[in-house]
Amino acid sequence: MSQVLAEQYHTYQEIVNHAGAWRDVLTDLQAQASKVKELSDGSQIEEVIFIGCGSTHYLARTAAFVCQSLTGIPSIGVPSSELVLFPATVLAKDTHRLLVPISRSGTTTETLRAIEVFQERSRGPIIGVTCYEQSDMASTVDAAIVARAAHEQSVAQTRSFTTMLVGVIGLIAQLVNEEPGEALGRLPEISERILTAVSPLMQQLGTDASFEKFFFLGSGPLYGLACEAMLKMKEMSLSHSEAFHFLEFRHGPMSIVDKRALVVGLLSESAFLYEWDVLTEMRKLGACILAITPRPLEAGLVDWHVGLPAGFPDALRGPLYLPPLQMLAFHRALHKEVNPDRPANLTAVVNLDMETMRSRKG
Ligand code: F1P
Repeated sequence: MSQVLAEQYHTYQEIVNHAGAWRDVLTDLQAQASKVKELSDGSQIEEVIFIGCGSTHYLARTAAFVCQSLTGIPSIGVPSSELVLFPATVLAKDTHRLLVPISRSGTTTETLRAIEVFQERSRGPIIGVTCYEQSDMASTVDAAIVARAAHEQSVAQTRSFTTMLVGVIGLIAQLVNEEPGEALGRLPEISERILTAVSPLMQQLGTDASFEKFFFLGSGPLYGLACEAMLKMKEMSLSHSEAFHFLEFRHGPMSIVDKRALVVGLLSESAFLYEWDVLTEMRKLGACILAITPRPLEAGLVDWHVGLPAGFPDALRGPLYLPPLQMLAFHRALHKEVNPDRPANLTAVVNLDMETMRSRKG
């Protein structure tokens, strides 16, 4: 595959040019800090609910784990549609909550309706995360973290996802007056360096015709990111792609592991040994293993390895896992001669009829 051909795609450019967008959203976070403090200090927040759709649902799951880890506040991440269709389940009791709707476009109907349901049935501030400051969502919420520099032409979310993830992590830190700015501020340069170093490997694996199925494994804050990597592979390349918690993979799904499988492990620091055991077992079943890990690995223990820097807590390291896996999906798409910029059956935003959504009772 020629590099020239790859560079012609919006998706390629959007994957590669992500670091500047990360720096930009960190600047926006600083500008919003006093507003966030006013909203979160105003009264004791007893629960945080993150919502989104598709990629931003997986971002919401990741954010909830990070939030509860960093703040100790009970946090959940659910699809926007769950809050619309089963509000009593999501809003389990009357309490003072923070709602964080996440939407690249800021116009997804389910997310806009979920915000209305929250306003009708619960109480507390709403802080949105989006790429579009002039969107319906941004004009509805109490404050918005805006990833202005992460706009994309492509349908599949790449830099928008990772930039909103950096923004959400920074927002969470602000809830507890933490200042992870130094650590988060180091991520853009580190991520650029990693992506440049591993892009040839991602092209090699993406164009390897022996792989017919892809499994992405992640636990804790990395499960939502494993789901997003799965979705990228599915959306961009129309490939068989699944995501599981590491240890869940043994409970049935590993039955279809064989030499046609590439198993990608997003390893954490805190559960590394348990996760490592699963990858070792899958290799014995014939799968090829790509390990993305915050620890150095001896050669020969896995087929391929992407090393991430130590010195970051699991909760802050998440954005670094995705650009390489987005590039893997991109090259798989070119290998299969499908257009990664325009995935089959998809549009950049799912717009439904809001009046129907408001009027329909179950
Ligand atoms: C949500 C979303 C994307 C998906 C596709 C359709 O959009 O489901 O996650 O990849 O592009 O829209 P948004 O609410 O984040 O704008």
